[in-house]
Amino acid sequence: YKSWLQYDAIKDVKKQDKLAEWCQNIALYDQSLQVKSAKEELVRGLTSIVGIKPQISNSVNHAIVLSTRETLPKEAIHIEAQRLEDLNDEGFIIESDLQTKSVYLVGNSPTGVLYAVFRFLRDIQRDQEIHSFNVIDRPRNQIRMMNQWDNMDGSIERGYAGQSIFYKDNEFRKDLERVKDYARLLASVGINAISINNVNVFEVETHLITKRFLPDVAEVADVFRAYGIKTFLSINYASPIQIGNLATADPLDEQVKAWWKAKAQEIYDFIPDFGGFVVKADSEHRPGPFSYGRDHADGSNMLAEALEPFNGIVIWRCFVYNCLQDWRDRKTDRARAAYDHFKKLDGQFRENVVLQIKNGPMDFQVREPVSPLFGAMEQTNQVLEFQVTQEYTGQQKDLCYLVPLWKEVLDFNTFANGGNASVKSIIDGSLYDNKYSGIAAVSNIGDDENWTGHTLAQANLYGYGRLIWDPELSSEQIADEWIRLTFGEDRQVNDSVYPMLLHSWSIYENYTAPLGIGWMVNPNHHYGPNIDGYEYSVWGTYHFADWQGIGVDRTVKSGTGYAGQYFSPNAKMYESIESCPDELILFFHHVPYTHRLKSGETVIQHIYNTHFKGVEQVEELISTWEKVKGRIDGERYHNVRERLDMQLSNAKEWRDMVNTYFYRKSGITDEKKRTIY
Ligand code: GCW
Repeated sequence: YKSWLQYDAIKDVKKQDKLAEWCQNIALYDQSLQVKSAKEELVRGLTSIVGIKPQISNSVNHAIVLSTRETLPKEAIHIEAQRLEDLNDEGFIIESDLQTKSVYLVGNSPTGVLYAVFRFLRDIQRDQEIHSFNVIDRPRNQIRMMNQWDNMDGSIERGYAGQSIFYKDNEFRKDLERVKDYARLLASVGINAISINNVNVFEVETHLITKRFLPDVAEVADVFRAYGIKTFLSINYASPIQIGNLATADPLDEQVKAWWKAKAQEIYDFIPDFGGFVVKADSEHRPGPFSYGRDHADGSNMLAEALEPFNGIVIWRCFVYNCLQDWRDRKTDRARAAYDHFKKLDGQFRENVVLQIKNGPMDFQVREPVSPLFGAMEQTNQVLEFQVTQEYTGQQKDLCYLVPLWKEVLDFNTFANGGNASVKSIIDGSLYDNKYSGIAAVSNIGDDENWTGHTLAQANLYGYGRLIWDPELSSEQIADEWIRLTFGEDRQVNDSVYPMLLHSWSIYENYTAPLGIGWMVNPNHHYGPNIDGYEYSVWGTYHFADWQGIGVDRTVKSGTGYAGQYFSPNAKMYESIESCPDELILFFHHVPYTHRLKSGETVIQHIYNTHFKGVEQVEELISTWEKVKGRIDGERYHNVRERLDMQLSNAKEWRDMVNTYFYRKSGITDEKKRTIY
């Protein structure tokens, strides 16, 4: 339940004594809300880690000093607070002072102080000596957001860890303790924004922006505010009709505009620092401006205008595509859709509209190329959307540490703006200097005791926050941090969990859909193999496998033209079979099973090899996990063991279904003559 905020007691007596000497007091030089939370966390952490309860004092001697830059006491003249001037609002420094045996945690804002406390607690639990703190830190991304897909009946769309911690039986939960603990977890890794309801906004949730629920939303916002997190709501585009008694939701209709303006005023009366709206419009049967012959600039600008007087923003999702595709039609391509809809609107959005773009052009598959929209809209604010919840990556039954995947996305060079233009430089706002930018992700938590169903899936939530705070951190560093904070300083445990996490994505890829094709899952719930599941459904997300070959031709020359949406030289790289990377070959090309990959294997042999290997690797995961038995508590040990057993049966099912399917289609036998049913 405590996740990575275990705050285990330090075992080394000498280190503990020294910490006790330095941490006798907490000197508070700021009384704001977030600094109070910082103090509370510090007391909690020190009590548990060091085993002393620090006193609140006005002296800096033997104290942890909490202060913002402005409120710094004059005794602190030697603290190099001017270094903070180069940092953004949320930046902080941590400096030890040998003379007074104190440590200064100084933020540019109260939230900066809070972040400093979390950093301080993290560091003293690991190798940092108390007398030699010299830290300067700041988040690289501006918006660092969590999207909850929680419904008010308590269910969570694509949730794999129990029920909502926010809602039950179409009401807010009365007890917000769990929400507060969630806020602590999020703030500890630097998250500063949250939308608290599903982007699919159904009947009851449409009323979240009415008097019926706004007092509750305000209470939740109070909890998050104390941790530096802004609250947002997902809204129903058809609200003016559904709750406003208007005949239309047309964004250019004067009455509709007036209705949203009044609505914004009402919301801000309850929550003065409300973040704004998240909007899924004209997507998967949700209402939107298309119904009125308007485009998405019209649609979002109207809402933005209503929020503007209050500094609110509209986060408008680009997940807009035709979800009903005929199999005879080889030109319509879901991958193209976001770019086709939005690229042409560049320059038409108001200043407080931010487009939210999924990392890939499809939908959080285990392997997809990076969305070509990144970098393609110079004059438009963009945030990237990741999925921490493992909808297509094992649903928190199978292990899949996603940080390496996210890093590949962030490091990808789009070649926008004529050269070096990584995704991370676009979404941290540095490339085009947009007013708003950042990252959002769909949360993976629920009310399960361990938050995430699979205990090791906590590493994804932790990793998401850490990575978007600082995209230069490596997947390895993040894994190491998480393991030590979660399971304590035990080499053996670290040596086991570490490789498990780091290999898990490639293991998952091995036994599921091959070479970037994606989608071979059971329709609707999306767990487990079903090679033709979407091949014969109205949603039509095709792999086009027949007896000769497999893959989707997305070239400009003979296919859907999707490859041409990239900047050069990426467009060229994907266009040609020779230069297209193996792992995405079936995403971009339709090839015969005998096509030889750069690895030297044929496509069919690659399919067989990876599927046999994937299962063996899951068996190894189990034997590696067995090494931690007795070294961590039974509860967490059993939780993971149980999940690994489920993963093994899932992997075997995938292996057998995929191998048999392609053996029957192609008639080509496995070179190694293994069992294919
Ligand atoms: O990944 C798909 C999911 C839907 C989801 C949609 C979206 C919230 O299967 O459950 O709806 O994407 O991102 O809007």
